[in-house]
Amino acid sequence: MKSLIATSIAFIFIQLPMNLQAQNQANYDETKVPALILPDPFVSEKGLIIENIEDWEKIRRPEIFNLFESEVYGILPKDFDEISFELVSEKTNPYPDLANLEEVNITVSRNGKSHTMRVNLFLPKDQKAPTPIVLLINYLPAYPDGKLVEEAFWPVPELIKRGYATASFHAETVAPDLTDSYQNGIISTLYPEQIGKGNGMKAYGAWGCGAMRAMDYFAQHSKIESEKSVLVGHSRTGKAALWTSANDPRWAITYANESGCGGAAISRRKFGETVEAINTRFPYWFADNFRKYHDKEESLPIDQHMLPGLIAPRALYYSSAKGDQWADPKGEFLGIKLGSRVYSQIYGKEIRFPDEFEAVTTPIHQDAVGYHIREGQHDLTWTDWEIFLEFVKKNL
Ligand code: GTR
Repeated sequence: MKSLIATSIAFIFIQLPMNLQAQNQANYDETKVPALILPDPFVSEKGLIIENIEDWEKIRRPEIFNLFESEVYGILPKDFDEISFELVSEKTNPYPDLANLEEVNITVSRNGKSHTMRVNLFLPKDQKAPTPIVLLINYLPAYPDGKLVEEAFWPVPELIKRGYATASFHAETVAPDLTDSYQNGIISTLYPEQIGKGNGMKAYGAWGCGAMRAMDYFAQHSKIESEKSVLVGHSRTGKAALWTSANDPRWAITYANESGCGGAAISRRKFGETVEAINTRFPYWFADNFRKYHDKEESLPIDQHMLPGLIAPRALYYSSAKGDQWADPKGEFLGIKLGSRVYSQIYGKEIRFPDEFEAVTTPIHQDAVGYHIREGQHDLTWTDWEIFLEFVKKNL
């Protein structure tokens, strides 16, 4: 783990100039955004108009799911032979007055091979009844001073004070966040048959497996009310959280913060990060098939406005930052605004979004769907959490 973390830090320093170069060359001019002609979520491949839950769930949702799986994210395998949970004690609990810490090693076996990932879980001290849980998929490199590595972006005391249990795992405990070694986690150990396929799992599929195995732990835990579970990811892990929730209906609320290209934002806008830019810098995140759409976003058979429909009717939340133009805030807003039509038209939720993105000045907290945009840069800040937790209070 230590060497993985060291490599990640080196990677970030090497990647930075490339990152800045790509960001400088990107389009940030709204007048140069192509007119949006988007695939219709409500017309099936055979031309059937989809108007009710039965047709949505039996016909159109599976079609859209299959396209995202084969063309964008790759397979997220669900099968394994055995799972076991072991409590270990390696870190000092930083919040002993507020919470009990469980450090859990989750070992998953398949075809005679096994992989162990780590989840850290804080449970409110002196809890009387099972509590809802908030899981964060984290990815930042090591934190010094013996803190839990997953602690960045993770306001443990605030979540505990609001009555939630909260857990986090570091993406790299499942699959390294690196081009040359992403397969060295669960992909080569548990799912080697995925390697080399155009629709084979990559890092997002692997991180999604990690979240699902964490959920397996919560589901058998007597102090966790796992039907009330919240999955949170920022940026790259926001994209992973969305794909996880599309695959695993056990998440009651899914939150993707500033997930941008390949997450919340509509790819056809080509504003900020493009499909080519992301696949070039991170060729190990998405399925290889996604590369077919480099500078051909208009030929994608789906677009990101169809992703919320895979999570509906479960609650979904997106957020953006004004200074994070690389993630295309307007494209993120449109992703959830247009995506929320499955919630309203198929599932009958009461949803109203402003007509214009520019008119959004306050959080939009609707029935099962929410969005906010704040000042500042790309980050998962306490402000984001605080606004999102208001939405959680209403929707959990
Ligand atoms: C950026 C990348 C984004 C986003 C982000 C992150 O460099 O281009 O797609 O995922 O990294 O995860 O922080």
